Amino acid sequence: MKEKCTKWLWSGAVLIFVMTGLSSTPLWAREPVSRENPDPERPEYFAHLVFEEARIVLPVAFARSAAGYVTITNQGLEARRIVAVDSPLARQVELHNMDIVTDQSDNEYMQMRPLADGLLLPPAETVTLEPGGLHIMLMGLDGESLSIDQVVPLTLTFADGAVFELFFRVRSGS
Ligand SMILES: [Cu+2]
Repeated sequence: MKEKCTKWLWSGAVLIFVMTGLSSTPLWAREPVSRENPDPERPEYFAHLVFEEARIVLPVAFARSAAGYVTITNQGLEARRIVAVDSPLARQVELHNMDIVTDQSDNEYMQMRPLADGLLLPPAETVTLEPGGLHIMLMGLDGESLSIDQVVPLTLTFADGAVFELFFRVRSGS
């Protein structure tokens, strides 16, 4: 009986070894994302929400504002709503959308507008913040300008009071 038990334990150990070998880094061995360990390529998870490609586009030198983008998938059964965003680097952060506006001369142009009711995340849907559409607007940036690969923490506040700190990587282009 003792021998059988030992054998069973060994096969269990081999199974675990094989399973961990399938992915190069087992999930539980990964460092959490932080300022010291930024990894925006990998999704972050919070309360059934998956955040991917959190990035801020490097503004032109001395610009006082910048735009942040992220893809958010709500894997939960209930809608969530982001009502506020804050960052220690910006005096003010707003959720914006782009609208096509027509002026009196019938010229069409893009205009950004704050989202009055925050950002709705319907259940089982992916909401993409991207250039030309929904974005996070960082305004009144501190004197020190952003630099490529810098990691910027943004605090997301949800309608139910939940708070989540999401790390954005500063990138060039879009
Ligand atoms: Cu904007």
